[in-house]
Amino acid sequence: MAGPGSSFAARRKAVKKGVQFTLLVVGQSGTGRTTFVNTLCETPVIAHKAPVAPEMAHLEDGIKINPVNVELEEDGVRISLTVVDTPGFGDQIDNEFTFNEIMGYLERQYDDILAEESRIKRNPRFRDNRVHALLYFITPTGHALRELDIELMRRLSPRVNVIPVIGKSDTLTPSELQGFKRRVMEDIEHYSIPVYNFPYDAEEDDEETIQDNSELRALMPFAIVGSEDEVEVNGEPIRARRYPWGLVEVDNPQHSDFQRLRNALLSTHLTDLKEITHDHLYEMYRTEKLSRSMVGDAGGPDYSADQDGSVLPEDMATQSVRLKEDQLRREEQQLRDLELRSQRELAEKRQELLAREEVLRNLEARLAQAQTSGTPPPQQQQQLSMSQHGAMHPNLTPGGYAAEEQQHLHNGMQQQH
Ligand SMILES: Nc1nc2c(ncn2[C@@H]2O[C@H](COP(=O)(O)OP(=O)(O)OP(=O)(O)O)[C@@H](O)[C@H]2O)c(=O)[nH]1
Ligand SMILES: [Mg+2]
Repeated sequence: MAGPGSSFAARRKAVKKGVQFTLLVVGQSGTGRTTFVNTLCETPVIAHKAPVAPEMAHLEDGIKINPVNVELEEDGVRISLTVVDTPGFGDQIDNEFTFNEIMGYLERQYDDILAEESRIKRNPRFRDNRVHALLYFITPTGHALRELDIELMRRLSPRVNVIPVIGKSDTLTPSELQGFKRRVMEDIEHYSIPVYNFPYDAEEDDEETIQDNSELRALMPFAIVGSEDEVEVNGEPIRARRYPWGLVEVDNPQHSDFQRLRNALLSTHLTDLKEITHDHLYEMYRTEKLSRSMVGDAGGPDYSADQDGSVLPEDMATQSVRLKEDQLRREEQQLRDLELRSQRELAEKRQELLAREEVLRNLEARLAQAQTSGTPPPQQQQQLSMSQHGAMHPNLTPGGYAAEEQQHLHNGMQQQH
């Protein structure tokens, strides 16, 4: 379980190498996703949506999935952060397509890893793009979760660590916010949505970790306030939203949970989110995918599921070996093709070399003949006159061959003899 007490060795390694982290932000249009991302990265990494002309307002744009990379440094650790924004989510009358698009994106990243793992020769430039956390921006209605929110979180939480947040939380008064947070958590519990809830083990974990995680859990869903503007307070620039009645400070824990969430995502819980993604969510996907391909594979051996529909671990292992064997066979074939191609090219080169040797031999014979008769051959005469006019390439020798090439051919002949 993560927290301040999590592995010192892992941290030392992270400081040295830097870490990669991927965050997906989902929420309806106008919930403050772009402002949040730019506040988180302290730089405008995502552009705001351009205003839509009235005559276009009725058109559905569909969802876009836009990843951006940004390099950050947190407590001396370099973080290569990928933020994936999903403009257009929830804007449709029927949102089925947008759910599937996001799910497809998450699963494609798992598929890429699965394919890479079964390769014999790893691609050194392979990039693991699995999403480690999904921030779901709940619209600050002040009521409770809507069907759209429940459906999205329920469907996606088996594939990604879902962290619910309330966007633009400064639109609610403190008591409204408390009531809203409570109702959202009641809904999450009622519908048994397995969101990321800062897990800890009361028996195993140290006190500090338990304390930190239970405090974060109590803050859920995090109240977010974002601002790309800075305001000067007592001569210090602070990030805040200015209203006629005062300031809402982004980093002030009395005003928003932004700082606690940022710290959890990029520092204290980054490793835990990555480990859960790899050890649990990806493993689950992998098992499901392999068992699906076993059941659907009519040509192969009978890997049929157990009576209760589950697949036996031995079958899983066999399937895994079989996939590796297939991969091996494919790579062997590719190697054989490569060898054949190289042999063919070698034979062609040898032919070429022999032809050139022939030309060279003729040339040498003609030169020898010309020397004994005392007159240069006609070709040489012509080129010598070009040389006098400065038009001949300095590397050209009689016969039109480059000097280097002729030397090369000569060496080749000597080797052959
Ligand atoms: N009150 C308040 N307004 C905010 C906050 N964050 C953003 N806004 C404002 O809300 C509007 C929409 O913010 P965006 O960050 O563009 O929202 P978005 O979710 O990216 O919207 P789309 O890109 O259209 O999907 C802008 O006018 C922001 O200035 C916040 O924390 N509180
Ligand atoms: Mg936006």
